[in-house]
Amino acid sequence: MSGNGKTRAASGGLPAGAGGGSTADGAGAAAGARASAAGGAGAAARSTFLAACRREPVAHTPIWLMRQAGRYLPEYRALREKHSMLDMIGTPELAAEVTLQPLRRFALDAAILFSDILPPLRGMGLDLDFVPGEGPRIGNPISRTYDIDVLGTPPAAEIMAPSIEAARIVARELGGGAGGDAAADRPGGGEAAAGDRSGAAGAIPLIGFAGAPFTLASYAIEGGGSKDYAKTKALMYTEPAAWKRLMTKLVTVQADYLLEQARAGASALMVFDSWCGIALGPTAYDRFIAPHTNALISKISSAGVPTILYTAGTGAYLERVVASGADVIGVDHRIDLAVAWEAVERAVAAEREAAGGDAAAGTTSGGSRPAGVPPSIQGNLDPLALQAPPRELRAQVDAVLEATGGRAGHIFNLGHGVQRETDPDAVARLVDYVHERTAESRGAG
Ligand code: 1CP
Repeated sequence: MSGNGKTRAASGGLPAGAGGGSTADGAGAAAGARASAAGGAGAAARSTFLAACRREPVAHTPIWLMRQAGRYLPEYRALREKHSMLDMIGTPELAAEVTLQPLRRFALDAAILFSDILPPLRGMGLDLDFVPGEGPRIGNPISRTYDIDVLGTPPAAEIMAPSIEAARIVARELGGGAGGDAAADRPGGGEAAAGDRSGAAGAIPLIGFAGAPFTLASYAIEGGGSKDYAKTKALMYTEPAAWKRLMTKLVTVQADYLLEQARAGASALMVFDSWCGIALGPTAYDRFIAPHTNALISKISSAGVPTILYTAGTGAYLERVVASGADVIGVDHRIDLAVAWEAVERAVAAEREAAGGDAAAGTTSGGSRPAGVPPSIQGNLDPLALQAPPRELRAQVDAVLEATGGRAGHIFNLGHGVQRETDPDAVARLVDYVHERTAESRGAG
């Protein structure tokens, strides 16, 4: 394993410093060499990430990391010194630049748009700020049902225009993009691009994302992060009708925002429910979360790109998450991936039975995945393994890979986001090791 990651196959490079000046300090000569198709030459030149989302065979297991853009990268910190978080998100060229930063360093198989789950709340009428050293803060959190009734549901084109524009810039630079209407008239791709869709040769897919209604509601009600979600649960348990109105408004806005990202060129759409399983057990999940999250997945499935639902802490009731109908289930590191996979297989077998033994006979309660067809799984290395010695990191990666049992449809990721104390060289080692190990085990390396 090289310290800075192996280079990608020949063609092209990422444009340096789009809008933000050249910030690739430390990325060095590797910077230009990392842009073309994951998986290198030949048959594998299609996107391994998109293939794995569809459970197709791949030349190596694709890998990307939640929070792959962010504070552990010196080039991110350099930009952050000059701009606030909201300025960076609100300036398309800066957001595009930050999205591309980790791709210049590492042979990642997908990009994720630099933004956050919370800015859409601003457009709905909540005063959002990111407080240095503290995290997100809402100045006027929801405290009574009236506050819910006055929340707006403006179109994403109005309230999230800079992020949608950033997605358009990144998709163009990466040559990816799929699906939506506008994809066809996007200007021809960047250097690395074949200028086309769905992970054709040379393209790195862009993941668009939004928050799930529960996690967003928890910020809107608590006013920031929380340990016990006491205010959120108080509202949910005492004012169920108002809770429903809040969740419905959140779903409306996030669905529109995600569909706009797909139209701008995102090749996959991911929904983050970071706190649902930390806050609630299975019964409450069924009653207060699933109908709304599933509705969101269902609405965005019309984009025709893979949908990914990430939840944390739901290991004890993963089958409920599978029932969302998302094409890919993101799992955290608190569950053995083998156990997660078995839970998924049980859930899918039950779907098949409910459909009269006929695979693909119906649809799931949420999204577009046909009942009886298994989803892919994304995860689930402990983010702190990146701060362990290389030998320990490799052992933990081996354990994750082993737990997949060689099944198709694994996308390697962390169980939660990259921590800011992480050494970028450890990320390079991780990405290369996953590629090398899994290419070997398929006899392709
Ligand atoms: O000061 C800084 O520079 C801000 C640090 C930071 C960054 C880099 C925040 C504040 N958000 C982000 C980017 C971000 N957030 C991305 C970008 C793409 C990437 O992954 O590289 C994404 C997908 C998110 C999503 C997000 N924001 C989630 C869901 C995923 C997760 O990590 O659980 C959540 C819960 C947030 C809220 C949030 N934003 C920022 C912080 C520090 C937090 C969490 C605070 C808390 O503990 O409540």
